[in-house]
Amino acid sequence: SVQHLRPGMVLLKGFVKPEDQIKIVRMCRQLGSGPGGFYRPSHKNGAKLNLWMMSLGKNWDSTTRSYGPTRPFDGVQAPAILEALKTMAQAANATVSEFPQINPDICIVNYYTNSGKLGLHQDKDESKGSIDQGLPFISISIGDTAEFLFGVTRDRDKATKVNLESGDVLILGGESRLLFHGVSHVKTNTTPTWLKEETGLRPGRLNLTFRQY
Ligand code: MD3
Ligand code: FE
Repeated sequence: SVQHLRPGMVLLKGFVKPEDQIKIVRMCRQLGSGPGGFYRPSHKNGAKLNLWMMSLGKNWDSTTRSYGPTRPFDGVQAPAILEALKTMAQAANATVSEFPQINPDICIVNYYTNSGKLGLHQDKDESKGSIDQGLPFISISIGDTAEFLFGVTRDRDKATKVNLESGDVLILGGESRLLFHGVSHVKTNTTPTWLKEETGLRPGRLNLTFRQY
């Protein structure tokens, strides 16, 4: 189904077909274990984020909150965004006629263990042009269900909650582009059985966010 959660925010429930979910797990496992793969990012103050991350296309540096070709902590260049992944994101993008089509040059892959979370934040490290035009982000969720929070301020008590399940795609653009958002927790043992059986995916959740700088 297609749910319009607020202006500029569209949730495509179960958009990613099982065979594509399986492909995503395999691609992320391959990329994630090679050079440029998953690591625990840190804030400028040294505190580690509660998730594992890898950047494709361009690297997002969590300490300076900026994009660049390589990761400062090990000098490795961000791996390219696989065409198969880009195609899936663009297929989701194309189903929502109110949004412009993006040509993603960044894909940030987050991996949350069952204790993973992400505090309420805004994403405003992309180019001024991209933000001013409200170019959409496309976010694909795989594995365990997340409780996702969003709101117009950083106040958690005023935030709206929505579950993001394996195969769901969230598209954010226009008026929702600068919303505060985060993941309050990941729900244990909610990965579909077939996905676990096909891939051996361990407990936790993958999220891929496609962006245009
Ligand atoms: C709402 N990731 O990578 S994806 C992130 O589930 C991030 O891993 C979360 O927030 C995750 O920055 C949420 C959905 C998402 C992505 C970007 C947004 C929601 C957004 C930008 C603006 C508003
Ligand atoms: Fe974000």
